[in-house]
Amino acid sequence: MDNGQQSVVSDQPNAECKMRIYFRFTFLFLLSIFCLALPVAAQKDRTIGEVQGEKNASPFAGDSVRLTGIVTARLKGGFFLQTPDDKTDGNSSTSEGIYVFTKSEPPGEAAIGNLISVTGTIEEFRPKTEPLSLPITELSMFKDRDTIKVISKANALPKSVVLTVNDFNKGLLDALEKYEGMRVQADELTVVAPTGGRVDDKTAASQSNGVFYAVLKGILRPFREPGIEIYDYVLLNDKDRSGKSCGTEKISRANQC
Ligand SMILES: [Ca+2]
Ligand SMILES: [Ca+2]
Repeated sequence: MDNGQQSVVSDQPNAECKMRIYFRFTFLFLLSIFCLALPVAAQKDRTIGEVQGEKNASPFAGDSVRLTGIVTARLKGGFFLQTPDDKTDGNSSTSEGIYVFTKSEPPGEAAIGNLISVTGTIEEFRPKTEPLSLPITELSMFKDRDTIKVISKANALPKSVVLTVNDFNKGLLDALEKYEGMRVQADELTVVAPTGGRVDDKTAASQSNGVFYAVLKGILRPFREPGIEIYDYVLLNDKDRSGKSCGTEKISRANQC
């Protein structure tokens, strides 16, 4: 009896221990599933117009979201996404385009003309070498976390917005913010500065880097003339910048008004 009782007593802690281990394992297992699922569950569907907002910086900067749009162009480390024309928000102050940063070559799912949904984190990017530049609103994809889902292929691209003189008549530095990341068209430009690029000294062959400096036809001068530091304008506060941008000699010389 004694032996039997002892064996019963000694069995109870073992069973309890096993149950604890089982529950602990189950708890950790469920916790790991929850943690893995959390980033996905936290990615809320937003429209590109919502993310861009009416100002330079996105009201959702830092948020993980899912965006839907048509791929309009590809670069080495990302691609542009734009809302289909029949799905825009009807607000001309909010851009319907955005840059999706993939860091490396964009995946095949992001083919031009594909309607896709893509997850990522909204970031306001400003190159370190240009600390006073306007921030670029972008969706940043993280490897092994974010995904692209193809909804349909070979869609017509959203129509380009034709830029007009009216888009610049306020003399604002961020006058084109409302078109950030979108397809735009300029019917006629006047070149105002040489293109960037490089020259091979040995062969005298030159190659443009594809960056041109120009103003729309009808605009007399670019935002910045030679000798006018753009930082003089950038560092003005909003009050001095708005309304007075065409009122002071310095700024009037720096703008087209
Ligand atoms: Ca923006
Ligand atoms: Ca809009």
